[in-house]
Amino acid sequence: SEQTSGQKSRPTRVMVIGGDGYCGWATSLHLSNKNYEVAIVDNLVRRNFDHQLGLDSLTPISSIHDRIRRWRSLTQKDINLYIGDVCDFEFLAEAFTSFKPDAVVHFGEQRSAPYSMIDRSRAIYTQQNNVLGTLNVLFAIKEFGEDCHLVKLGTMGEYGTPNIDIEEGYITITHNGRTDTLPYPKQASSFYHLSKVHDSNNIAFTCKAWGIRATDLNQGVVYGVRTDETEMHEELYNRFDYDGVFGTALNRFCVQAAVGHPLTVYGKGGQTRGYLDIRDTVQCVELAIANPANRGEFRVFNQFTEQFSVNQLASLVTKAGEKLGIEVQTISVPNPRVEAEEHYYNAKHTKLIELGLEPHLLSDSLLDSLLNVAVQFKDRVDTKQIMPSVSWRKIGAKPKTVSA
Ligand code: NAD
Ligand code: USQ
Repeated sequence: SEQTSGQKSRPTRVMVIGGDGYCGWATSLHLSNKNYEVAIVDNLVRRNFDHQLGLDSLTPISSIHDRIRRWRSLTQKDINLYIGDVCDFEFLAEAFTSFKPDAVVHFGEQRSAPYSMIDRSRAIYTQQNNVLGTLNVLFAIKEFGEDCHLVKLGTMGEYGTPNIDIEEGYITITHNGRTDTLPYPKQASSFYHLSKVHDSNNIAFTCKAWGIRATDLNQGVVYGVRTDETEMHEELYNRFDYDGVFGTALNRFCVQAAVGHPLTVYGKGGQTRGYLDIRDTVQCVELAIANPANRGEFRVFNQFTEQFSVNQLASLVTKAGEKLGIEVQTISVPNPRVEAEEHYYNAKHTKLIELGLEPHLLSDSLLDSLLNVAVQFKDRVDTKQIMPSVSWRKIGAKPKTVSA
C-alpha cells in the first residue's frame, strides 16, 4: 500500500464512506491492517434504521468509537473518523480537504431492497440518499482531488435477469451492420437497485466529462461475518442482519436453521444470484484500490465468486444442519417481491480474478462455522423479525410503520 509521491513514499490514503456498516467495517479494518491510512465517514443512519424498525444485529456490536479505540489498542493503528452525512456537501468538503484521500470507497448508501419498498417516503429517501450522496462525492473529487480514484459499490441487481449472458459492464452489439460497445442493459427490480443504476449513469458521465477515474463494483449478495481482523476481539465484531428487511438470503437461512425456523424460500426458489464471502469483499476492494482506473475511465467489475439459486442455498444449509444434528425444514413463502422465479443466469466475473482475487468458495466448513455463529447467538434472535413484511405490490403513498 505504499505510493510514491516525489521521492518519499507514503501510505495510500483511503476514505471509506459507510465504514461503520457490514461491508465497510470489515474493509476499513482490512485496509488499516494492510497499512493503508484509513478514514471512516459515516452518519450512523444504519444503526438508526434498526431503532426505527425494532431490529438488531444477531451479533452484539460496539459503538464506532469503541470499535476504533479497541483497534488502536490492539494494533497501534489509527483510523480517522468523520461522523456526518455525505448528502451534506459542506461536511463532505471538510472531510475531503482535511483527509486528502487518494481513493474513496463508497459503501454509504441505503442498501436494502425491501426497505426501499416499504412506502413512498422510504422509496424517496433511498433514491435521494444514494443518488445525491454519490453526486456529492463526484463533485468533491472534481473540486478537491481530481486524481482521487472512486471505488463505488454497485450491485449485480443492476442487470436484472436477462435471457442472455451478463457481461462486466459493457456489451458489444452489432446492429444494422454497425458495431459498438455499449453499457450493458439495466433492468433493476426495486427502488434500491434502481438507485444504483442511476449512480452508475452519473459516474459514467462524470468520467467522460471531467476525467474522473472510477471503478463500479457490481457486487453480488454477501454472506459470512468473520474476517481476520473482526475476529481479533469481541469489540470488533461485525454486524449480522437476519431480519426480513436487511437480512440477505444465505445469512438469513443460517439463522433460521439455528433457531428451528423453516427456511423461507420466496416463491419457486429458482431465483439465481451471484454470491461472495465477506472475506472476498475486502480483498476485491483492496485489489480495486491497488490497481486504480485511469483518468476518465469508468471501469466495471462484477464482484461475486459463485452463482446459486435460493433452492440450492436451502439444500446446502439443510445438509450442513444435518451434520450438526439440526433438523432443517423449508417452506415456500408467497413471494413478497416481483421478480422472475425461474430464469437463465450466467454472469461473467473474471476481471477481479485477473487482478489476483483468490476466492473463498462456499464450503462445508464455512457453512458449519456460520451455523455455529448463529447457534452461539441464537438467544438474541427475535423470531418475529424473520418473515418478510414488505410487499412490492402493496407499497403505497401512505407512511407505514413496520411492526412485527
Ligand atoms: P450497511 O447498511 O451495513 O452499511 C452502509 C453504511 O453506510 C452504514 O453504516 C450507514 O450508516 C452508512 N450510510 C448510509 N447513508 C449514508 C450517508 N448519506 N452518509 C454517510 N453514511 C451513510 O450496508 P452493507 O451491507 O455494508 O453494504 C455496503 C454497500 O455495499 C452498499 O452500497 C450496498 O448497496 C453494497 N452491497 C451490499 C451487499 C450485501 O450483500 N450486503 C451486496 C452488494 C452490494
Ligand atoms: N430470498 C428468499 N428468501 C429470503 C430472502 C431472500 O427467497 O428469505 C430471495 C429473494 O427473493 C431474492 C434473492 O433471495 O430473489 C436475494 O435476496 P436478498 O435479500 O438476499 O438480496 P437482495 O435483495 O438482492 O439485496 C442484497 C443486498 C443489496 C445488494 C444485493 C446484491 O441487500 O445491498 O445490492 O444483495 S444483488 O442481489 O446481486 O443485486
